[in-house]
Amino acid sequence: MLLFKYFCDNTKNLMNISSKTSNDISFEDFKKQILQDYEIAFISRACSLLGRKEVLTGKAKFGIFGDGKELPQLAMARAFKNGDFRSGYYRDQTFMMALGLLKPKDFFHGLYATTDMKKEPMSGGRQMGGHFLTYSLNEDGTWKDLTQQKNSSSDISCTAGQMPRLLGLAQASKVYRHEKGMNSTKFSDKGNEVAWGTIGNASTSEGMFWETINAGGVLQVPMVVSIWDDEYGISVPAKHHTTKEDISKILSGFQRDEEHEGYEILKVQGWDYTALMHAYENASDIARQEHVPVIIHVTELTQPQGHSTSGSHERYKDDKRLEWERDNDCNKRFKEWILESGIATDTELEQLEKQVKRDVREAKKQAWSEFLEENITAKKTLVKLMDSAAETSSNRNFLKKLKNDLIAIEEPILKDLAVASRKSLRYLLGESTPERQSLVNWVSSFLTKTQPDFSSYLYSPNDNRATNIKAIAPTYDPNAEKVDGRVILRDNFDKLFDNYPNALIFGEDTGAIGDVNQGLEGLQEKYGSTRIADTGIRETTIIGQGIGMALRGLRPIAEIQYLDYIFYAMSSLTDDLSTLLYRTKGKQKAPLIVRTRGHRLEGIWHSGSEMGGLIHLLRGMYILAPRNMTQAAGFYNTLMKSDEPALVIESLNGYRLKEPKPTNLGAFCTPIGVVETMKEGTDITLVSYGSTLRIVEQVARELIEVGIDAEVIDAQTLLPFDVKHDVVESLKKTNRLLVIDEDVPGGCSAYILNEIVEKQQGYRYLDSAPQTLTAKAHRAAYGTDGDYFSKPNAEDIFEKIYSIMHEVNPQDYPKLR
Ligand SMILES: Cc1ncc(C[n+]2csc(CCOP(=O)(O)OP(=O)(O)O)c2C)c(N)n1
Ligand SMILES: [Mg+2]
Repeated sequence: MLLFKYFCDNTKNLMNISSKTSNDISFEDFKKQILQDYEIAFISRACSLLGRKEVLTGKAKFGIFGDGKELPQLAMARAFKNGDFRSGYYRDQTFMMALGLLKPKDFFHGLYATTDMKKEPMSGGRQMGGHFLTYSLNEDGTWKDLTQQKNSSSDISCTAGQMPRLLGLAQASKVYRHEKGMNSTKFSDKGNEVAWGTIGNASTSEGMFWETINAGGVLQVPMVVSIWDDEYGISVPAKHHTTKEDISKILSGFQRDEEHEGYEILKVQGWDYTALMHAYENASDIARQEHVPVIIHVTELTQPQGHSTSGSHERYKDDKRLEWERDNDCNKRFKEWILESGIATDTELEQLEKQVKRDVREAKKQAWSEFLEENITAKKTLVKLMDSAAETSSNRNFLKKLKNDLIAIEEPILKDLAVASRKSLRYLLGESTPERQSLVNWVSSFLTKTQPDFSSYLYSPNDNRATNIKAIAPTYDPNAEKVDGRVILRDNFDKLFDNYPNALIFGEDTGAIGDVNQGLEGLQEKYGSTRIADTGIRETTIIGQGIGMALRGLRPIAEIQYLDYIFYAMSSLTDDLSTLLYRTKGKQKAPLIVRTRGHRLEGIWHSGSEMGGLIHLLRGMYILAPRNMTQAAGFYNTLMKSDEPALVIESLNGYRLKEPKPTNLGAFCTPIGVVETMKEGTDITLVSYGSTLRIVEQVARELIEVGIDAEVIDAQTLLPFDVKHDVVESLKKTNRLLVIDEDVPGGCSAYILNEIVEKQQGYRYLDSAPQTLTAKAHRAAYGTDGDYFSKPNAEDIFEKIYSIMHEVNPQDYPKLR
């Protein structure tokens, strides 16, 4: 680092910097670098100041900026190398600008929420400004070479939500450094990459922060966590957030020493340019070379404009604090230092500042006019069409008014165009003029073109998307041996780890004993303790490890020991993983497989089937509920061929049930989004999944004895459900539908009912009311009786089906009770 060498060799009175031998650089080079940094700091500040105005004048909805945090970000940017990853939060605009990843025009497009990714590269308007990313993927969804670029994982708004993922981003370096067989070509240069985290002081109160810090210390991964400390979290001062009001002081127990591994903890004032440069270079070396995690507590930062545009900090900071913030503004002190050390003159800096202000104003103007450009063109066309339609319509006056209202909107947004055009059609009802047809066509093509800007990329559109992977049936020897379900899983995992060098699995009890049900028995010995790994009891960071490693080209399988404990990790799953492809408009992916086990075992926390919650919160992931371990193994095989995130819920009571062992382990693929008919029948269609399906199959056999021939369908994949609409074909035959599951009333069964009755238009073929049979509204009580009286049992199912048939034909099916 040129600049730092200059300090070491030429600058006097720099606190304690150990001198490195280096070639001197010229004063001109030194000055150039300092002025470059000052310029970036000033550009960033000018953007923040103008940005706030744009919100207050109504052009943008909300603004959250990086003012007051510029200086440490310049230092971080200088230590950041190709292949490194950032996992940060909304204050980091200066860092992005320093690396050339965010231009002032992009910044303003972000504020306006321009939908064109070429103009608003951070999310095409999906995320509010201040949420940054770089592109990991090419247009076709394949990986770019991440070692040749500086990387930023896509930000989320949830404070501290960036921390679990940071752990995985850092761990990937460690895995690539130590696991020789992996394909690291586009992802790592011998594990030399550092993952840089940033977090606000107040957000260190979150559990995610502490869980990540602890796990990082245990795993010894190359992450550098910067805490931007401005002593506030919105209006709440440090005394309500942090014990002793000093986060590095209370973290000091994590400090490594001669006997113990741990963290290197640095503390530095946020306005002190030279100390910051020193700290960041130091941190980078320690993390990069030794794979030791580092915490940098950056103190005495400020919020010159308060937290965000939704309030003013004068409301909660007293005059003394406000004055202190003015005096210690990092940009101001940086400037003072430049002047005092004679690096540049007042006139030079003022000239630079003037030029920057002009450039930023110009960038803002350009962004606004680019934001409006297409809308104004579209408005012109629409006004013409509305005018023509009005001329030939009996509702001429109403339409003219609508048109004039639209004309009056000088800066139209998409909504204005949609509202005016769609409302116009109401006044043209019953008319069949070519003018009306032109307007109808305009509305249709406008919506077809516009909606994807807001809704695309929930799932992958690419050829290898999970729902596109072809089914391959398991094959069997004629005398196939019947084995415990867990053996099929184990032997299938063995094949997967053999076939996919970048695959690894980790979780509580996953490593040494090969998971609590021994679905990985013996595999740690074979593949090593990095690829088949135990973790601490910390569900959120297990998922974070998975997300981070998946972002860096590994194929992680994160194990959550029981479904009932997945809720600890729910925020990372719903906020981070499920939204990733969507919020980046296809620019980042994390093909993480989450493996867990649930359903009908014993007790409130070991028999979970909280599927309703999961299917609603995890849109963007696949949710698979295989009925047995062969189906489960087939799902893993399918998912590994694809690159999308999924949750697989194995049936807890299925590990010891016997299944014939397939001969094509590792190769057969259970299709995603496809139901399977387990038994054909003519009287009623029964849809179920997971462990309950076994009971439904048993009941279907019992029903034959009373003359009821039920068709039994295994939903198998809940997200997505039955993409080919096979269930409605069954309804055409049976005309009756019962959905049975062990979730609460109105949970997953209601979702399935909605899919069949509304989406598949199943109502057209029904002769009886469609119904659901679910568990009770409470969790399942303990023991066999607890299960019987909490979840739908065989008698419940039998009686429910019988009562439907009784209603149809009381003579053949007289009242049961
Ligand atoms: C989980 C979560 N809770 C609350 C919020 C609302 N919120 C946004 S920023 C913020 C304060 C964060 O303060 P700090 O971490 O110190 O960062 P700063 O804004 O001061 O840089 C809060 C409470 C949020 N975004 N996420
Ligand atoms: Mg703060």
